[in-house]
Amino acid sequence: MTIKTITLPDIGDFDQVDVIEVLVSEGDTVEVDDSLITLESDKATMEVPSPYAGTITKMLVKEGDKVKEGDPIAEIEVAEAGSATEANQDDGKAEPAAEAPEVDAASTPTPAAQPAPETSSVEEKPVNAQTPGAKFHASPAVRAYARMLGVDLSQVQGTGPKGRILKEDVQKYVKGILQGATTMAPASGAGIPSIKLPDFSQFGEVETVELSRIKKISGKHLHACWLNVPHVTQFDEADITELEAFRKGLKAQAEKQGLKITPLVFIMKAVVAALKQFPNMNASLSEDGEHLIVKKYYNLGIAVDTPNGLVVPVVRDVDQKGVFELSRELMEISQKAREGKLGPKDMSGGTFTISSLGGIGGTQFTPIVNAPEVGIMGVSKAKMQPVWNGSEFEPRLMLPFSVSYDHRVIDGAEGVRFTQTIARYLSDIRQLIL
Ligand code: CAO
Repeated sequence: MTIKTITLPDIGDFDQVDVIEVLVSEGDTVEVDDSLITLESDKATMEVPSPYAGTITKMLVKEGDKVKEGDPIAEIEVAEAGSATEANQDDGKAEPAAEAPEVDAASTPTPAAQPAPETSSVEEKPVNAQTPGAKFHASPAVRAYARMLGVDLSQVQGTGPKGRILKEDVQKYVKGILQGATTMAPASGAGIPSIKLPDFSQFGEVETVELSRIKKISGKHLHACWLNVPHVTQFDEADITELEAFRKGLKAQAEKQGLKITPLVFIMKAVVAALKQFPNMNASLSEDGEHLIVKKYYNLGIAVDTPNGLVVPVVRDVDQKGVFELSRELMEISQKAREGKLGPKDMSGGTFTISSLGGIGGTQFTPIVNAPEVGIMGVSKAKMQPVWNGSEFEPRLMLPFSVSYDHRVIDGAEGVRFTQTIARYLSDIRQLIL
């Protein structure tokens, strides 16, 4: 048994890079190429793989640290020094894979500028950072093979130990494409023409301001949702005149409990009642696109505007909670969100999202589906309007809202039935208790 110190390989043209995630803990057993930490520079996110197989005895970095090439990351107990499970730590030059999307429309999905050597033995294991968000494990030889064929490894099912992708898996994937069973997913950004920036300063004074960390992360997710989900947005409106009178009647009682009841909690209850009637909206499409995973729990993501950007904490089991309890939770999570104190658990497990801009204004908007969810509701500001009741115009408080949905799962008729159902519940909330 030998203790080895793993140091940070060459990570390209970066000096001090943030450690944003530590993926292993002391005592964990890792294989060669298992990811140890995730780094994020202003241009890229990359995972740093282990050059050795063994047991982590000490982590030498933590989230929030800044590191540079050569810095020690961890200590690992390996079976034998220089054994076949050791990768060459010096050869590798990590590829910052999440460069700002500078995509040449004519470029192919295969980075042809980096031909992969066709070799096979221990020395062919340069320590390369993995592509951003990549959850797959594959040896550099397999990665090189995939690159040569233009295969996006994130689409390939690994059959090796711990789901590791083998050369055979890549071959099977390509065979599937040739036989028409699978379609090749384009590499990130392929086919999307880039937008070239002019030198703005030639037209007047400019200032370049770095995006917040939340914006950088949510931006990537929103872009992926926008590209992957064929969206349809259905607009609708609900008459909330009576709901508003009821809400105002509850105000004093709520205030005594330190609560502020807004229309949002009633909207949450109406949405969950509608989701129960339209289970396809409370589902996710399977990765092969052939099954629907229908959830029997009702957790609503609520988009919250914070000084640093948009976050979406999740309120769980909305069907089992009353409006006072929901109000309390909403106040707590939005405060936590604005103080930047939400953890990953607070933001996971959602089944449908509501984005409410009703406190600010607007007449309608088209929210982006928060994949892998299927639908999202956008709420705008309620307004008094003259509504024809058959014999005269009546002043009614009308709430405009929209629902964007994944058209692979929901068709138009189902989409509008869903919004009509929400409108019906909001117009007559007594129906919620039926
Ligand atoms: N119509 C009319 N008035 C509304 C309304 C609506 N649809 N929704 C809320 N209001 C009123 C509330 O009743 C409250 O008024 P009173 O104090 O007189 O009762 C006021 O507007 C402010 O409400 P609020 O915004 O503080 O509270 P909320 O429960 O409606 O929303 C939260 C909470 C966290 C969702 C909200 O503060 C927020 O962050 N919204 C932004 C979400 C967002 O950014 N979405 C976009 C995502 S895509 O970039």
